[in-house]
Amino acid sequence: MKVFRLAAVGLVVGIFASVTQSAPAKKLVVGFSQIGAESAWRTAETESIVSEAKKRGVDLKLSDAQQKQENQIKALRSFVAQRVDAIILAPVVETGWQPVLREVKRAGIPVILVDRGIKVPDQSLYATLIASDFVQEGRMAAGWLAKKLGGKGNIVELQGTTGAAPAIDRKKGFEEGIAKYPGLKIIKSQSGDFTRSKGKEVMEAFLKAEGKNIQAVYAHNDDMALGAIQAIEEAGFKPATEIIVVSIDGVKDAFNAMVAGKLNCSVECNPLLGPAAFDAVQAILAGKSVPKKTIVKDELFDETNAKHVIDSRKY
Ligand code: GYE
Repeated sequence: MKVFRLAAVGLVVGIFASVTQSAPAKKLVVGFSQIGAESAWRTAETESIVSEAKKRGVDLKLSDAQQKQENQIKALRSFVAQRVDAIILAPVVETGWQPVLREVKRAGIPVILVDRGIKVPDQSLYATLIASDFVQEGRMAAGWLAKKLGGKGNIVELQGTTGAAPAIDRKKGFEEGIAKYPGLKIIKSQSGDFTRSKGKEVMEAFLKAEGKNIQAVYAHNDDMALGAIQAIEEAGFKPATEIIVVSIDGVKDAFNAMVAGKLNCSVECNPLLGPAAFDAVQAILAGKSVPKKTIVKDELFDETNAKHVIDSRKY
C-alpha cells in the first residue's frame, strides 16, 4: 500500500514537472582539442575534462592530435563545421594559431585555452587561459637543485616538446634560477618530447658523452625523468644518489619513484583542469566576463616528504 502511494505521488509529481517545465535545455556541445597522450600528466588532464563534461551533461567532442599541430588545426575546423558552442584547446606549441583562430572567431565560437599558452598578436582570439606558471616551476626546480648540490655541479637538461610553452618557460625559469650560482652549469640540453622513451634515449646519449661528469638531471616532466632514471641504472649509476634527478608534474609514478629512492624532487603541475575549464565555458556562454588568465598554484615535493603525501595524490 505504502509503496503504491509513493509511486502515485511520484507519478503526480512527474506529470506536474513535465507540465510546468519548458522544453529541456539544449545539451551544450563542446569541442576539446587535446594534444595527445604523451605523458601521465596528459592522460590525467584528459580524464579530468572528460569526467567533468559527463558530470555536467555536456556533449564533449574529443579529438586527439597525436602531438601534431596540423591535427589540432584540422580538429578546430571540424568543430567549426559542427557548430559547437565552445572549444577547449590544449595547444601543442605556442605559435601558428592566428589563422585558424580567426576562423573560429568569425564563427562566433569562444576558445578556452587549457594548460598551455599561445602567442598571438590578437588577444581577442581566445577568451581565457587556465594554466600553471611554468617559469615559476622552473625556478622552483632550480632553487631546490642548487641547494641540494651546494651550488656546484654539471646538469643535463631534458626539454619538453620543442616550441611548447612549458618547454620554453621551464627552461627559462630554471636558467634564471641557477644564474646566481656560477658553479652550476647546464652541460647538455635536448628535447625528449615529454615522453618516457625519448627521455631514456636522450639520457643514454648524454651518459655516453659525459658519463661521470653529470651530477644532475633536470627533466621538464616526470615521464622523461623516469625514462632517464632507467638509462642511469642501465649505465651502472645510482639515480638520486650518484646522479640527482629533479623534474616537474608530480604524477603518481614520480611519487612512487621518490618513495623508492630513485627520484629526488618533482615540482607539481596540476592537470585536473576539468572543473575550471567548464566553469569558464559556462560563464562565457552566459555572457559573464572571465579573467584572461587563471594561474593554477603548484607545490614542490621531494624525497623528504613524498611518502607522507603519496596516498592523498589524485593523479
Ligand atoms: O608537464 C607534460 C605534458 O602542458 C603542462 O605537457 C603540460 C605538460 C606536462 O606532456 O607532462
